[in-house]
Amino acid sequence: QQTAPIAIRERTVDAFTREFLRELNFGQGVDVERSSVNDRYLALARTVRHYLMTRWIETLRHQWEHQAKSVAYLSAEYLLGRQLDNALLASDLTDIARTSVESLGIDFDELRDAEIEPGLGNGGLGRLAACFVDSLATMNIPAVGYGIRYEYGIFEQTFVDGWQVEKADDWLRLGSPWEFPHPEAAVEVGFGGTTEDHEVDGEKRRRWVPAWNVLGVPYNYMVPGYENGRVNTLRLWSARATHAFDLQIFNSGDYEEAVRAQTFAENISKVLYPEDSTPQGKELRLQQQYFFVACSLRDFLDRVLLRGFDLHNLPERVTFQLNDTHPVIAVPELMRILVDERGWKWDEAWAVTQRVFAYTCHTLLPEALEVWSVELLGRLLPRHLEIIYRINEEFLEVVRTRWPDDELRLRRMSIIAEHPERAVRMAFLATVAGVKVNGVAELHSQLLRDKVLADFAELWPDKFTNVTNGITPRRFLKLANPGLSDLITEAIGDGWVTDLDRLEGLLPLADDAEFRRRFREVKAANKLRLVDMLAHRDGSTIDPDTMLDVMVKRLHEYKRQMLKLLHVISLYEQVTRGRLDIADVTPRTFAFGAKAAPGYRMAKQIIGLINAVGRTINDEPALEGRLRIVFPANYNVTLAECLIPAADLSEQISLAGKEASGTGNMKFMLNGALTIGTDDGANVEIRQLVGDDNFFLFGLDEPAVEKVVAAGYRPTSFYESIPNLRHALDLVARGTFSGGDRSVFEPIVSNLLSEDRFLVLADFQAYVDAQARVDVAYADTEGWTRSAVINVARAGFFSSDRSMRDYLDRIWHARQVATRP
Ligand code: 26Q
Repeated sequence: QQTAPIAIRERTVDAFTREFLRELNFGQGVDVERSSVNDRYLALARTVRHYLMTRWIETLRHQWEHQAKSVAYLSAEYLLGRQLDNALLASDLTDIARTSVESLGIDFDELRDAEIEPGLGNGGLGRLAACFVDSLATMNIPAVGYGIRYEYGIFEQTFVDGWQVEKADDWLRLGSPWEFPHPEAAVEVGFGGTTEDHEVDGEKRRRWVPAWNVLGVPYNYMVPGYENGRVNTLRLWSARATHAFDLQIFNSGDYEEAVRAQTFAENISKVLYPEDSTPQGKELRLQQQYFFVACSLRDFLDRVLLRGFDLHNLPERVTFQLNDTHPVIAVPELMRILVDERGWKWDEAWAVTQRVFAYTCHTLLPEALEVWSVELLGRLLPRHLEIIYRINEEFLEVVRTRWPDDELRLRRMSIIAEHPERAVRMAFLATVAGVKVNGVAELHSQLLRDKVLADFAELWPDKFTNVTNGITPRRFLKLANPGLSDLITEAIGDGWVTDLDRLEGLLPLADDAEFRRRFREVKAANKLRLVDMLAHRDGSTIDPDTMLDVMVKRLHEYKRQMLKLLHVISLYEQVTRGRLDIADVTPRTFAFGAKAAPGYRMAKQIIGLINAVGRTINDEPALEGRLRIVFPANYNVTLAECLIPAADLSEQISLAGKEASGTGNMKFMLNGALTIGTDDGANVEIRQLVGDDNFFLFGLDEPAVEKVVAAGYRPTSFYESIPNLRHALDLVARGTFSGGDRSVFEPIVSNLLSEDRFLVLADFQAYVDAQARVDVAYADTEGWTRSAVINVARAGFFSSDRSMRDYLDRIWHARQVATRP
């Protein structure tokens, strides 16, 4: 029976105001006069939410009726950023909302700023997932995102004496108007226990008897497409204690124990692990992974699919896209469901399983490849371990058939590693199980094929493909940079928002002096906006008339924040020693933004040093108005949206072959910054698109890195032969930035001089030379602006809409389905 159509809200200021007041009065229980900023923000958020609701319900109904092939994106992280602005944009309500709220004498921007962003991710991988769900909705692709509703997201970074100190990110404390909890739809997930044989209808079967279990409560989030009437769903799971578990202990009379059980269960979704590259084999992390994956598979099979759906047809109905190895435990989980619960033959189950998963790899660092010890897996998920063993046995049989008597190869390729301990290599499991394996930029995919997964690529060459990452132009241009957006729209119309290739239409305007002047005006205004923001946020002052040179990303040695810092130190050293006339130095503001994993000592040292150098040079009278460092704490999506549009120079300086793709590089390009970068990740593709004249390339390329390392890299040879490098490092070593205390930054100095794993010293001179080219180019204002416009014009390729198209064509083979005709 068709329910009555849901009323679509009237899109007028008056109607909006009525809704808003109703939310204030009946939702928050306050009148306008007595309402707090938070009351008003919550009321505004709920009002906007109502406008999207009809479309959400329609999308769900439509999806249910059509049962078209969908994409289920499995990701342990979604770094969403603020929701209000995006919801207003998607529903085209920004002007109405502003007028309405301001008619009540309320400051609209103050309400926007009241929102605490959901930081449910670490960095690139989590932000990529957020861009992808935005594009899927905007492109009308049936899709659902599955993940974890962490109670605490990525920590809040503060600086104490320049050192990083972490604070818990209590993002839910002021309410969470964007989520819809569904406790009635909770799903049970088991852990631990044993496996046993039993009989079903005279047939022997294996089963898992878990020792304990928890509930997964789904929280739904709207993912509105851009002005297309579609609202997809992001479903994040939150852990609760099960009643049974609770009661059992409660009935035993131990009330305290029962409460402890509650706490224990809820621990699972309590906090996001803040590591992004060297995963520790922590039990709780494995619990998180299995928890969200088990909930998500259960949800898809039991609720998204029609009752009685024949799972043999699953590959026609869904692809589960594995965002890195974090959700790979879904592979044995699906096998367990099909074989143990549904009684399928192994081969039958494997045939289906092998067709529904696809795996995206996001790294090349060997230490970042996830492995789980057999001991831990066997204890937490004993049945899954058995299944993994069988998958491996059959897989090794395939290898043996293809390469008889190649014992070494078998060891290399085994899903189970033997050293340093018996452990499951999750990337191998994903590669064996996936229909496709993709890297995230051309170079990265090539290196995956040639190095990290070479044996697998030899066995299954067709399994490997590339999908270069992308970013959503809605958030990272339209929302973040209204000035540039308006200028672009005036020039080429507004089609670019959903068809970013149209930016090509700006190319001729690179040669139009009037357009360039207006382009500079926008950049200057964005700088003023940033100056304002930093003054309010951190009380720091920057000079908007200097070149803004920005490096924002997680702090990691391979990304080489140290390389940029050594350049700054060297300039300081040369000027203060009188070897360089300050008048010859291009005035620059060096901006850093970076969080370090709390346990990553060297990364935290580097943060300490950046701040220490900042204090010194910012206080140096000789450098006043010429060189300055700013390092706003707690770099996040909200700050990125203000910083990136103001930037002149984008620093993408990782050691070649280490940055899988990078996505910040794309955001800067799209906002008219020029890149100084190595031949790494997506930089390679950026440079191909803009041409060498509009990109500052420097440093060793990947083959050269290999060669240097193979020949036995000696950092001291660079220290000894490059005087400016030596002087800069000596300043640090002598304690110049640590009140004369040589011990403070000694670990950095000795690491660079003895090991320097990421070849900072080897690339120093090339970097400094490239920065000199930057100075020359920047001095030619018209030429620089021309390059900046070309960068914007060529950025269309990096829309995450294009990434989605590539996934559709190369991996998912799902179709766009218009929600409304
Ligand atoms: C795994 C297990 C245990 C604890 C933590 C983790 C973990 C968490 C996050 C491991 C890795 C990450 C995040 C990785 C990441 O962000 N990688 C980046 O992905 C981007 C999107 O593809 C790329 O652009 C970047 O190059 C890549 O570094």
